[in-house]
Amino acid sequence: MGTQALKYNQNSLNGEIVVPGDKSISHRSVMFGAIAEGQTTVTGFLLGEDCLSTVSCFRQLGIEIELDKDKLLIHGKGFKGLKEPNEVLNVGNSGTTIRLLMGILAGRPFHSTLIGDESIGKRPMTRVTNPLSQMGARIDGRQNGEYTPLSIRGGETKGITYHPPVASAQVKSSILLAGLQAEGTTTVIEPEKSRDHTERMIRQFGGKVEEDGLRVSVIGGQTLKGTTIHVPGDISSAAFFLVAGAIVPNSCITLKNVGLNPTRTGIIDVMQEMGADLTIDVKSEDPNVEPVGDITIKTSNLKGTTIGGDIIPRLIDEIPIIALLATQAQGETVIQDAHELKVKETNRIDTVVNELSKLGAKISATEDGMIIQSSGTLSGGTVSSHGDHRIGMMLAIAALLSDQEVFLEDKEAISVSYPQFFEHLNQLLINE
Ligand code: SPQ
Repeated sequence: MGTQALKYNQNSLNGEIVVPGDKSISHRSVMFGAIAEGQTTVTGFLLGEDCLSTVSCFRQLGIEIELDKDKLLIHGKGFKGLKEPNEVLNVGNSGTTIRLLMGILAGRPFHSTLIGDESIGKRPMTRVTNPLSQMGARIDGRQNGEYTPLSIRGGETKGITYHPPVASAQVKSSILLAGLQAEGTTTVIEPEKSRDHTERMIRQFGGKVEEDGLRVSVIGGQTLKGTTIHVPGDISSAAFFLVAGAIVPNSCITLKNVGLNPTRTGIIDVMQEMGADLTIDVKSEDPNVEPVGDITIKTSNLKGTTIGGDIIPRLIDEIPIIALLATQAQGETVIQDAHELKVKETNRIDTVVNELSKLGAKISATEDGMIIQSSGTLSGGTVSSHGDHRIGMMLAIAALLSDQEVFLEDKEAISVSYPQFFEHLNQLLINE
């Protein structure tokens, strides 16, 4: 477990960076490439540890995947071409890998066992294992299927209509991936709209999906065809530099090639509402693929706000860095309706509040979120990512606001989604 000493003397951040590939879309590109027939080429693939876990699981399922820098060539064999793995499938730290993979395996007539790291072992799985069992898969795991290790024997499944209790793209995607193999129609009706990368990708691979507001349906027995996928930059990674640019004095940063899917852009809406000096140059808006653009952010005068309701799924992964943003806004910011933060890589309500408090931020936890007051310059101290990539990056950005040294423990977690994070941060500091 490595500790990084961070001391930035309140230097400003200037210049351009090309944000690495979107994690959610990178995972899905491997999965769809594998279950489609024929070759799929992926460019802009995220070489983060989570996505590499997905690649390794599909290799174990018999899919040949060639990796050359951020380009992938996947030799898809269709659902029926997946083979029973000889060894346990290890998803590492990746919730997306295990939950979506379960949906694919639900329709496959063989046995698999899935494990992950310590954090995965604490994340709830009945949210996917229950509906997949209703469809006909046989699944078991620790504490009645709630936790890993999970074992699954898939086979003949039937379509269901399912109302998930929480808006979750992982739950929706898992059921849709099972539904593509099931008899009849499978429908998911969410309480709020979650990210729609799976729906878009079904279409990109030549499949059919029907969407009507919060209702999404697929018909089973579809054949998907290999294609070319260009993965846009990850707005969840861009978020760290968007916030840095807004709160560090005398800064101006342009983030190139950022995915602007409206189901992911809640952070932009919130920053604009808070008064951020932000401009967006949209490059492509084709509704069937993923929209992309460049975002420029300058140091801003920010005011507090209230964040809750159906915007939460559109910014759930950005809440740790939004909490830091709020420490630099005038007045109070309230984040509510965000219970889901408790079941991420860490309990992100507790880790954000505890770690930012160590740096002198005025922040307190509530049952479903947090309340943050204007906190001014932060102090130095020793903080930890607790093995959570988004907490690690948020704390590194917090160190930019301190005159003193910040020691970040367990910095390696950052490579889950943004291996070049410190390289990009240093690049922006040099451009001053
Ligand atoms: O893959 P993992 O570990 O679940 O990653 C996280 C993250 O912060 O990177 C959540 F901890 O992102 C999820 C996100 O929170 C990725 C995701 C997806 O690709 O479908 C959907 C969201 O999770 P959920 O539970 O709301 O479906």
